[in-house]
Order: sequence, then structure tokens, then C-alpha cells
Amino acid sequence: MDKKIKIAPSILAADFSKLGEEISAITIAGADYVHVDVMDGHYVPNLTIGPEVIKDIRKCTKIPFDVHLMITPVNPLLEDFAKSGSDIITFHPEAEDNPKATIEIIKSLGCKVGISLNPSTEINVLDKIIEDIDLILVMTVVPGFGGQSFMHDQLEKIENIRKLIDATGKDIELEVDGGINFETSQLAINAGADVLVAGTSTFQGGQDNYANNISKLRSRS
Ligand code: S6P
Ligand code: MG
Repeated sequence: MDKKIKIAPSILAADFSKLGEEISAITIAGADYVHVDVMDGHYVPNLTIGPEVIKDIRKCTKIPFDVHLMITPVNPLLEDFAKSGSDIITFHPEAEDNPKATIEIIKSLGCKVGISLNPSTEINVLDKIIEDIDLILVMTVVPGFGGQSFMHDQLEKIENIRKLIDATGKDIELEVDGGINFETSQLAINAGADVLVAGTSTFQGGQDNYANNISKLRSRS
């Protein structure tokens, strides 16, 4: 039986002037995760939110916070992100000297751990760590900004990572992030994704449209 496709709206595309209301709205609309894009203006040329905001929005929903750290270094802020209410903490392996140690710190803080691969990152970066992680996040845009176009040349990488995950026999989630819309969601699902990050496509058309947007993104053609 086909696994249920999870939808993780990226709040980068939400109306930040009413972020709590937006998070309640996507929860009611059927979101599976809240995807929180953390950017430090150093690892990526954009600056978004940190642990203080996560702490405050934690009370707005019970669904997991899927926190995507586009920051470097990673280790010094992990405890703050864990304490603020993050459930899954995903980082970029290039952002720390010893990704294995960072993985152990995240797990010691009681969070699930994800590794994010930029379009330019080869999948062999997973070789020594795949057995230790809960989620692999494949970027189908160059991280830094929402609203970019899906990079179709990443589909083969998604297919290859699906094979890697299946070969481990472990329940590792394969999440795809960037330019996911009603067309590209099908491509990502067919390539083996089971979690889709969608900012623009979830939040388009206003709160009355969120449930329909999420359901269309999740459906298989
Ligand atoms: C990329 C960031 C992503 C975006 C993603 C979702 O910089 O890591 O999570 O927010 O691209 O936005 P959209 O509009 O592409 O769905
Ligand atoms: Mg992201």
C-alpha cells in the first residue's frame, strides 16, 4: 500500500504579521509538519527567524516543527532550537566540521535529525551517516529564498536516495524542498519522496484555500 505523502508547509511563505494565525490555519487545513526555514545571512544570503520565535509559535499547533537550519556553525545553537520546541532538526553537512558529532548532539537533545543536500551536494555525503538519521532533505532549489523554480535535474538524485533508503530497511523520510507546486509535487512523489515542503503553493489564495492546496499537493495522479 502506498505510504501517505506528508505535506510540510514552509512558513517562509506565510504572512509573518499574523504567523500564529497562519500556523493554526495550516494545521486545521491538514498540514503534517510546520517547515521552519532558519537562515542566518551567512550560510545563505538571507536572514529569517530563530529559537525565540519558535518558542512563541510552539503553542499555536501540536504538529511537529520540521526545522531546516541553513546556518553555520550549527552546534552552538542546537540546544536553543531543541528547547524552543523543534521536533526534527535538519542541517547541511557542509555547515559543520564533523556532521556525525552534530547528529549525535541533536539526538542527545531528544530531536529527530535530518541532513539536507543542496543541489550541488553529492549523495555520497550520506555514506557514513545514513544509518544514524531520520530524514533526508533534498533541495530542489538553491537554498536562501522561497518562490524559486523546481530544479528537475534533482529528480535522479531523489530516485537514487530512495534506493539508498530502501536498502537500509530503515524508516528514513525522504523530504523534497523547493519549487513544489501541483505539477512538480507529482514528479517528486513519483521519484520517491514521502514528504513535500511547499511554501508558495500552500499559502496561495488565502486561508480558505489552504486545505484544498494541501490536498492537491498530497494527491497522486
Ligand atoms: C529554500 C528554503 C525552502 C523554501 C522552499 C519553499 O531557501 O529552504 O524551504 O522555503 O523553497 O518555498 P517554495 O515557495 O519554493 O515552496
Ligand atoms: Mg527549507
